[in-house]
Amino acid sequence: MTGAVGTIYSYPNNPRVAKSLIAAQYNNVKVNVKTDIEMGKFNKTPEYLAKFPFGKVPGFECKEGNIYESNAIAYYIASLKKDSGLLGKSPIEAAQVQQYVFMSDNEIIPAMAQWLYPILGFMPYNKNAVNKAQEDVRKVMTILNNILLKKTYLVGERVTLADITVFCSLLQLYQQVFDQTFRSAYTNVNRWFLTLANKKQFKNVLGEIKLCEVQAQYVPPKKEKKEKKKEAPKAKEAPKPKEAPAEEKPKEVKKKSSMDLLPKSSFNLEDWKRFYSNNDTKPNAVDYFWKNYDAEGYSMYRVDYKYNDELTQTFMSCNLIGGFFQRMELLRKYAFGTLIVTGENNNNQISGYFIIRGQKIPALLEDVPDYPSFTFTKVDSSDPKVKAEYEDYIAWEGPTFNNTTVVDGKVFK
Ligand SMILES: N[C@@H](CCC(=O)N[C@@H](CS)C(=O)NCC(=O)O)C(=O)O
Repeated sequence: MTGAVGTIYSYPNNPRVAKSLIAAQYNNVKVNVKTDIEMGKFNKTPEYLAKFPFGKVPGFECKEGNIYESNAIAYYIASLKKDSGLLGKSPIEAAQVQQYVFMSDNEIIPAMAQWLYPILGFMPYNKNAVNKAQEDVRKVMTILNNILLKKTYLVGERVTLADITVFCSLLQLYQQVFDQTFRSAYTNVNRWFLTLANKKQFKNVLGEIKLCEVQAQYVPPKKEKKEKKKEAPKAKEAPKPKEAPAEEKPKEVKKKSSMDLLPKSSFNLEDWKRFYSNNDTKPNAVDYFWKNYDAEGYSMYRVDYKYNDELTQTFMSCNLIGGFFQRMELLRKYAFGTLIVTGENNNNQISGYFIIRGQKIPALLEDVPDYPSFTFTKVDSSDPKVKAEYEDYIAWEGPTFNNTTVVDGKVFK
């Protein structure tokens, strides 16, 4: 392999980018991927918009020009080696490859998004829309299952961009919601999917793919649920609400917390959150924190996710944090903290620090459905070791992370 043929801009682990990277593996070309971008900022700069006017990722830049739309980028990469066969070996095959590429975008992606995005916290939940999306996904799977009864690959006798595209479009469904029961109806598609997943060109890009064991479920934010306290299951086996709300109509739950009855604290949480957001964490915010923190009015916790060994893609771990924080909404007046994803795909951990009003875990937190998936260990904020670790965690950098990579994280503020 010589120099890179160009650069793709995207957030990390984007299945839309994987299409190009797998094609690049087949064609033995190198593609640079720039993922250390801040979504919403980087892709809205005048420089980015000049190249990719819709301001979306992925965007691909090479000597010859710029390309947006992930399928167009993958097409370009697939076409870089004439005899690779990725684009089909005859006009009819070439058209059939395109057929599957368009089919993916029209039949799979919208239904996938409607099913998964509410779970991942990207989109509001609407029961009817999700039911329809699930039906649509089943329809596609049935059609593919019939096609793959007699064929190893979708077009011709070898892997083409059709397989790569359909595979990447189904990937998150296989990881998040196609549990064993769901999969059992589609054995031909499963065989095809696993055949591809085990090819080195796919593995080099996606690593070991872990199929869904427990179907991810949408968990409504606390404020949408009835106040009645239920036994909280762990997140991944999260409540399958018998009667999920038909549509997003959050009911304001006015819950008086025991934290409201505590003696007034000298530490103003809102001021701290504002200061933290507007200043460099080290040394400014850290100095401010220790000058103002009230260890009697607040308690500090080291937080660890209990099922780190089950985490796969780092972006999903980050989404898991996002979902947890969303469901912690009622705590916002009383808590501050950060959870960070460290490591890499298929070997990552979630950990962090929180400060919470009062000296014990409040019922409002215990009520959060995924709270039992985390360990909150109360720590002594005057211990120098704890102090140093807390500072690194809220700065997302420092000696605490010397032996690992901070991939991403979220701040609860
Ligand atoms: N059809 C496009 C979809 C691209 C797309 O929707 N990208 C999203 C992220 S997955 C995006 O950049 N959204 C940012 C925005 O719309 O501002 C493709 O396949 O490339």
